[in-house]
Amino acid sequence: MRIPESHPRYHSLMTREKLVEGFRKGLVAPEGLIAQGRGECFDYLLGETSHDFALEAERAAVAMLIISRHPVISVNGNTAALVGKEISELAKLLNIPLEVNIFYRTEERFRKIAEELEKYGAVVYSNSDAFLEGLESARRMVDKRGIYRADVVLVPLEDGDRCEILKKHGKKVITIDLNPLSRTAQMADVTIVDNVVRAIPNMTKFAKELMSLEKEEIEGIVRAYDNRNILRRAVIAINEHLSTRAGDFDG
Ligand code: PTJ
Repeated sequence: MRIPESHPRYHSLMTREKLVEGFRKGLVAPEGLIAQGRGECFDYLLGETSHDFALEAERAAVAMLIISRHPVISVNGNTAALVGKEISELAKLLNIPLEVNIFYRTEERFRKIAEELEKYGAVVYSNSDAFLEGLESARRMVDKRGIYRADVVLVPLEDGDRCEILKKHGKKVITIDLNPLSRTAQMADVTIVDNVVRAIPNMTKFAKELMSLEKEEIEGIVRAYDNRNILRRAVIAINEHLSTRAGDFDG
C-alpha cells in the first residue's frame, strides 16, 4: 500500500508495511506482527523518539561489543525484516558475526532469514549444532561458533526465558526492547528502550565514534554504565509523556 509522506503517522505506517512485506516474503512469523503491535504501543507512549537514556544505552552497548572477546548479534524474523540491511552493516563495521535464532522455528523461515542477511555481505552463522541447556523453546538450538561460546550477545526483541538462560550461561546480554517493564528488559545487562529501526542506525553512528577511542576509554564507558538507572528513566519518560498529554485535556 502507498502511504503519503504527509500522513502524520508516516514513519510508523512505513515500518508496519516493512514488517508485512517481511511476513509475505516468509521472514516474519504471524506472531511477529502481534509483537510489533505491542512495540508500537510502547513507542507511542515514549513519543516515538530516541530518548537520552536510549542513546546512552546504545553507546554503552557498542562499547561492550567492541571490548568483548566473542560477541555475536542474534537475529530473528522481525529484526531481519525491519533492519536486515542496517544490522548487517553494523556487524560488518564492528567485525561481528550475525546468528539466526528464532522462537517460532520452521526450517524454511530460518533459511530465508539467513539468505536475507547474507545478501548484505555479513558473516551469518546458522548451524544449529549446539544446545543451550535449560531452555525448552527452539531458541535453545544455537551455533557452536556463535551464541554457544559468546561472552556478549546482542538480542533485539528477545523473549524473557532465553534472556534468563543466556545470563545463566554466564553471557552478557544487550537487548533492544520498547517495553522497559518486560522480563528481558529487566534481566539484560544493557537495555536499549528504543525502536529497533532507530536503535541500529544510532549504534552504527556510535560505532564510528568509539572505534577511534583508546581501549581504556571504551572500558570506562562500560564501567560507568548503570542499567537500573536507564530503566528508571525510561519508565519516568512514559509517565511524563502521559502527564503532558493529560494536560491537553485541562479546562
Ligand atoms: O522470529 P521469531 O520466531 O524469533 O519471533 C520473533 C518475535 C518478536 C515474534 C518473538 O521474539 C516474540 O514473541 O517476542 P515477544 O516476546 O513478543 O517480545 C518482543 C518484545 O519486543 C516486546 O516487549 C515488544 O514490546 C518489543 N518490540 C516489538 N517491536 C519492537 C520492539 N522493540 C523494539 N523495536 C520494535 N520494533
